[in-house]
Amino acid sequence: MHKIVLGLLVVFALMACNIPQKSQDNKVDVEASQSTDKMEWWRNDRFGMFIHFGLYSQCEGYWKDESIGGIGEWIFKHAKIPVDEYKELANTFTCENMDVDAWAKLAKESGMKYVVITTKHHDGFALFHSKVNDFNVVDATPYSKDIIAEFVEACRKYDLKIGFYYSQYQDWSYQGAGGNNWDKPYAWSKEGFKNYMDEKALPQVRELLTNYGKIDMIWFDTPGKMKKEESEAFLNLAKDVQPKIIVSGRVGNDVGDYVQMEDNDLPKRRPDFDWEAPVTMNHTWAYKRDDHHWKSAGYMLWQLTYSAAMGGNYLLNIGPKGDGSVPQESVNRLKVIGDWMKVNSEVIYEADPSPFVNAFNWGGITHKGNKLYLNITDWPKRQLSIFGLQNKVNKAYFLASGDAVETSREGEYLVLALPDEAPDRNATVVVLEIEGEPIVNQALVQKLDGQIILESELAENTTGRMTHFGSVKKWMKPKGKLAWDFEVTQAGKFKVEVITTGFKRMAWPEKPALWDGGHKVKIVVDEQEIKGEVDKDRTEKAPHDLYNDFKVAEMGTVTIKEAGRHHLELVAETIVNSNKAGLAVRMVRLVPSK
Ligand code: FHN
Repeated sequence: MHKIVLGLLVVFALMACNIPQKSQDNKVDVEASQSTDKMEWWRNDRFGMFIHFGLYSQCEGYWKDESIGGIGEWIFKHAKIPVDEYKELANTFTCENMDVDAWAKLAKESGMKYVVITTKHHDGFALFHSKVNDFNVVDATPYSKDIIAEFVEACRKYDLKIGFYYSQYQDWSYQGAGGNNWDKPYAWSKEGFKNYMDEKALPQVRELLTNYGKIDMIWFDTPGKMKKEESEAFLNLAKDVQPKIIVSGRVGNDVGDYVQMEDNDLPKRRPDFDWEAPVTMNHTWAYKRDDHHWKSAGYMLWQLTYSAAMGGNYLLNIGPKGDGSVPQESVNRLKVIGDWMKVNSEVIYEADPSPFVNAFNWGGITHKGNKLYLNITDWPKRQLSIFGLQNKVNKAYFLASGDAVETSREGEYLVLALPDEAPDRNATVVVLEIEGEPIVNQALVQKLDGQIILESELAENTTGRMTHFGSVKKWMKPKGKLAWDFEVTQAGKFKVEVITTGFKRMAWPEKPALWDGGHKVKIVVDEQEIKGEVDKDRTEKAPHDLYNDFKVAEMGTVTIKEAGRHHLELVAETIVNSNKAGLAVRMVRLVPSK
């Protein structure tokens, strides 16, 4: 891939900002991963399919006629099923409507380039023939054929890269392994875990990486309390057997080749490392009969194009039913995505990320040679303005139709004249042919409509807390602050709003969002200071967040007398944490006021 040459005319914003937060599980040695070229196909391809399939798929979210909360593949744990009883699910695993070839074909037709399948999830059941443990599809089920062998063959047929998911720490049906806290003999223990590593996990990973030819990725997950040597044992084994294999960051302890974002989370600012977002189509990974919270195809196209713009990969999940058939809801959505990719895939494959480090609310930009692709998913009606692109624009047109788009300049803004209706209501691509490599001003700048949006993820953050889905997580004590430098183009009087969100776990819709209000804060804008309470004066729909709304607190007004660079700080004086959410600031917003 080409390297982007960024002309950083204004670097202060960059220096002030955090990189997206990673969970403990996700940290990786970025330098090590970037020094290798084995990532090249992965960086070029950008789009993969995740498949969660196993014994749990048969439960469809029910155990003994009772609906069980949480994600489908966790039913074993959430319903506290005794291990012996859970294992009986193997007796009915007939996969009578499974067509693994069709899974791979679906991935191919949807424009996906790689597929990651659960070879063994946390329940401990293997979809492959293992010689070291008989809780596997061949030895324990009436289906009795090696599904992973079928999968590998199908992926090769459709020229898809092959990824194996393997739960290396959690194994709820093996004594001493991680995660089982309801069936006593199976609880984690130090010696038990060592035994599990030596007798099951490492030998199974060896089997997986030895018996099926070239494997492109191994997708480890939830390292839990594994020590660094233990993570390294998996890493080294994988690399010994398959030198070019890509190892996911959730192998744990800062080893691995790339960062997996938290499930369903996308960064607000472009990371400078390799990352991937694993994403569900509804709430669950494995099939659940009652989970009807399907994301729209348009939303998923936003996620795909946004991920590419942010330099990351999009791993979109399907959860086949217990009989192996793919839910029609998933097939329908993938058809829309596939059709879109047939016309627009050049904006994804081998495309460089956006030259801008900050995100846009209308979509995202990808880049190839002298072309910038504006992937517009949230249609801005009539005009789209982009601050800070310094290059001359030679030509602008819709990718799908070739029809010209009129552009003009308003100061540092490039303004595109657009029709009222989006030509493609899911995602319309406008191509800008520019002179030379993109040169951009990275400043955090006032929007053309006058608003100044200061996102927590873009702040200098001395709270000691990370952000989670864009909001500061667990800011429970009044220490530290958020601060931003920003560029004002239209001076004047502004209403100051502090926006907080609850933390709703997307995967568990039954659980209410945790949120606290009533915090006392101080806002300092240059030399002006206002104090107020952060509560919920009103709520607003949060863009691109399906599960949390914005709680807007009105703090008063400030006057910014001159255009130019300014500074804002949010300092907490008291923080309420009765719901264990604390001061979950998502952004400070300055809205022009008369
Ligand atoms: O616990 C798993 C979960 O079941 C699912 O496999 C996801 C996919 O990213 N990973 C873990 C939670 O992050």
